[in-house]
Amino acid sequence: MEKRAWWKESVIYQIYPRSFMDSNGDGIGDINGITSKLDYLKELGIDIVWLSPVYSSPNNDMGYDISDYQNIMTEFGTLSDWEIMLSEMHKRGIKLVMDLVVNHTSNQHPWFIESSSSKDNDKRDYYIWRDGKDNKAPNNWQAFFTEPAWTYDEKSEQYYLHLFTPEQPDLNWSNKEVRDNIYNMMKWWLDKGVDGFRMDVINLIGKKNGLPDGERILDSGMSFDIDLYANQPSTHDYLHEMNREVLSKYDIMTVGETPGVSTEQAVDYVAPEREELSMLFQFEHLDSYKDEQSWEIFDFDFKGFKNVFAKWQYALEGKGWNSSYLGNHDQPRQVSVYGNDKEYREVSAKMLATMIHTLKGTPYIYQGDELGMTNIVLDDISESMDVRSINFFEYAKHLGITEDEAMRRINQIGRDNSRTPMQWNSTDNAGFTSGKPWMKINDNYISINAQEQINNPDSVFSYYKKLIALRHSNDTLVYGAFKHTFENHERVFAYTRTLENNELLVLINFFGTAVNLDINGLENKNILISNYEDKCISEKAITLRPFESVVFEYSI
Ligand code: TEU
Ligand code: CA
Repeated sequence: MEKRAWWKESVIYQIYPRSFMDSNGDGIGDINGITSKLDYLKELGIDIVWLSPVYSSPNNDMGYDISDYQNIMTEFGTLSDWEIMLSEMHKRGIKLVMDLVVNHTSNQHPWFIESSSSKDNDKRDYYIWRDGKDNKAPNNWQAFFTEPAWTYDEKSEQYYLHLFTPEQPDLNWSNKEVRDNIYNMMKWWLDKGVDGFRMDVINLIGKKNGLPDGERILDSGMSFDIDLYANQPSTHDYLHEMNREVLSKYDIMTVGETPGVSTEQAVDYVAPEREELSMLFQFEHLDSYKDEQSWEIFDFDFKGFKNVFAKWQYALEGKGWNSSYLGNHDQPRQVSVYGNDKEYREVSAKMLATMIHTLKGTPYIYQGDELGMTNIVLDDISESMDVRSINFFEYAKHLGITEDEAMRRINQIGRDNSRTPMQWNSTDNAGFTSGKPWMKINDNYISINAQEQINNPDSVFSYYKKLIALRHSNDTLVYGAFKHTFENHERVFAYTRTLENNELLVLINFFGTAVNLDINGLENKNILISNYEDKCISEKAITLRPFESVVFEYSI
């Protein structure tokens, strides 16, 4: 068996602090709100919290634009609130992973304020400044949120690079002083007792030498060619250095957010002998129904989707660790995308949870998914709180996309869907706040809420609880090798996990109609977990009902 590690055996829960729990009635979730809900997380049984950014920020990109890495955002509370939260987590045996956003800072960060003050400021080189070319940007790169990746600074008469919004200038990682500052900041948090970092777009920190033009040109005339700044050799040098100087000195875990990474590139980040990261988030399976950059939405390519998972399982086997996830604060609600958020909401939410917890890799639960929370409908763009959606709405006009069509796409795949406040109970504002919530709450909270589910043994919440408990008691679920079966089936995702003489067989019907699978000898096998109470098994076949998932366990 491969080497054990606590972060391989854990289940991680992501908190989006602005929408988790408001403790003081200003309508914004906060640190004390999180502390007040730790018993809920303990009841669920998770091991680790990944906390999205809580640092000082002007909130242009909701905390992913940081103006002070060593302070807490005023709306969220104080450093001493944070210290109480951490110690209350540790008392309950819950670990804390903080978000580390160091590809860029906010343009309100003192480093950028100094850097942009003049060409000869001694922090000028903390960011990436260049002269324009023929009165245009230094190159044709387009940023992630449909804007040019360069903004001209009138005062100091040069352009600076930003792969996200103009308010998020990219740090210059080739500057050793920048790296040392970041390493010291990381040690400061680690010495306070944090248990790891989720590293935002960490595969983008090194840019291609010479910052050349991209060749694949978009309708906008710019180039979104991720290979110009993703997975550069320098990025690996920096991560290895960070590991040597910081990470290796603590018993912690790290997960790198790495958009656009291939399986081969992934191994370079997570192979233990390379001494970089513990695991990563890859994005390939999320492309099975949408194009991230153009906001186009396709019919769900189920076979493509399951084959991506299988490919990743095989590619990392014995080489490095992965994560297992569908939802986060950047994705629409998983039950609305891959399940059915109407008549089969509960059973399909359980089915998706089954997949996440039975694949190899550390499972991640995004807040509210354990209740089967769904997408929301925004009636107007003014209801969107996300800069990415707001930018797309504007940009769509230039592409000849109607406002109705732009709203349709925003409602289907926009990030607001996952950022609506947690639905705690059926009282006003879902029990999230006693004031006016910072963003629209999904009105289905009357029926979909935590209070209604906690003591109901058939709820989505209770099913997650069982899966998490299994993950703790069953080594095969954690360490067993994956093997894909029924690869060409149009509606079923099926696989085995094998550890020594113990084997699990996972059968998942991803659709709302029943399907027969020819398999012999299932009737006497032990069922580890299923989202239906009974089974339709004959000597030679099993019928999987709408969104049915079942896990068998047996000796081989
Ligand atoms: O996201 C990086 C990323 O890849 C996103 O651009 C993603 O493609 C997009 O959100 C669409 O789903 C990280 C954070 O998770 C995100 O919230 C930040 O906005 C972004 O970095 C910049 O820090
Ligand atoms: Ca508050």
